[in-house]
Amino acid sequence: SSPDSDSCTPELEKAGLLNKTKIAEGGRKLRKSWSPSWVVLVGNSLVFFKDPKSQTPSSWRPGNSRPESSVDLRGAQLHWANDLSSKKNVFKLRTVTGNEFLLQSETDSLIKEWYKTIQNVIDKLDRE
Ligand code: I3P
Repeated sequence: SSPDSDSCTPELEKAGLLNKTKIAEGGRKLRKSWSPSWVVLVGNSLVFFKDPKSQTPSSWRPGNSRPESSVDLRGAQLHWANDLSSKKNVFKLRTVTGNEFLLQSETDSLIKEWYKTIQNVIDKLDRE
């Protein structure tokens, strides 16, 4: 339990810049289109922001900026997916609704941290 857990502001777990592409929507395959995304892990959600240049870790809150999309991590699956891209350090996130995203970073340590942190949230939700 954090100091924030009793307030209406969910806990900010992690934020940073990753390359992102959505590869499926409701189980239907999409054409890849990689772009940099400001990614924020907050509560049970992974939230994507379009314009990384205008974002800072403290500006994710509603009102300060508009998320491009958001992913519910409950029941989601995470897998390393270097077979799905010519890029290195790629993992795939699949939601219960059949949306699939690839996330990537050139920095090994950074992508490992993201993987671990997202998996921890998924595991925590699985135990609820
Ligand atoms: C895709 C683009 C992607 C690439 C993808 C290409 O071409 O080059 O970056 O994915 O490869 O099809 P286009 O821009 O013409 O759609 P990676 O960078 O992840 O390899 P893929 O079709 O083998 O997934």
